[in-house]
Amino acid sequence: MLNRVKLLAAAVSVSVCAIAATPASATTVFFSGFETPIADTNNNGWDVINPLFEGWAVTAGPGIEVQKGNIGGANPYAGNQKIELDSDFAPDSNSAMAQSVNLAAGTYEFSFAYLGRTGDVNTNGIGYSIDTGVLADTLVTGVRSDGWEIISHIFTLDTAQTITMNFWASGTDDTRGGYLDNVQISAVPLPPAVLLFGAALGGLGWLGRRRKKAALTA
Ligand SMILES: [Ca+2]
Ligand SMILES: [Ca+2]
Ligand SMILES: [Ca+2]
Repeated sequence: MLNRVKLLAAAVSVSVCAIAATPASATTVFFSGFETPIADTNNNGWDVINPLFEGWAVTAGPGIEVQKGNIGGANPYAGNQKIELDSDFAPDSNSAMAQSVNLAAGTYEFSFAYLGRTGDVNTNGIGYSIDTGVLADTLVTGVRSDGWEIISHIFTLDTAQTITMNFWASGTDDTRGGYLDNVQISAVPLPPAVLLFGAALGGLGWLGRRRKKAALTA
């Protein structure tokens, strides 16, 4: 029994050192901040782009509305540009976009910044999903006064896969909707040390239970 205790203690100590030496830092594998310069054909700080902007393909509606600075009354979450998918050219302004990324097997965090443009949650919605089978259709909505919020989902791929991110304007088709910025996918490494650490803790727990039982029966 003494040998087993020493062995477990050693394993825990090694694991703790490994975690301290190599923190599990996320690596960005995809990023779109919508900062690609626009032609600004409207000459007032915004444009509707179709069929492609920063790798995003327009899949429905008139296009991706890119806004500079505080057009629409709100600054971008980061940088100088944000986008709106309830685009322009009423009455069919709600638009959608998609982009595919090749990912290796692993665990990832998908995130983006969202802000509702108006005071009406029924017109500010943005739907999103990740094909195929990674993330079902999900809706985010809010109002301007909520401020920018970061939406985040963790997912794991058992094998390498091409995934497709989809975003679409949801709600009243009225040229005003939700803002998007900083769409990102980060690899979340699970270092072997964490697994070893977990196994060691599990082993100690098992040992503790064994000891308790032994004491009770003694
Ligand atoms: Ca931006
Ligand atoms: Ca718009
Ligand atoms: Ca709308």
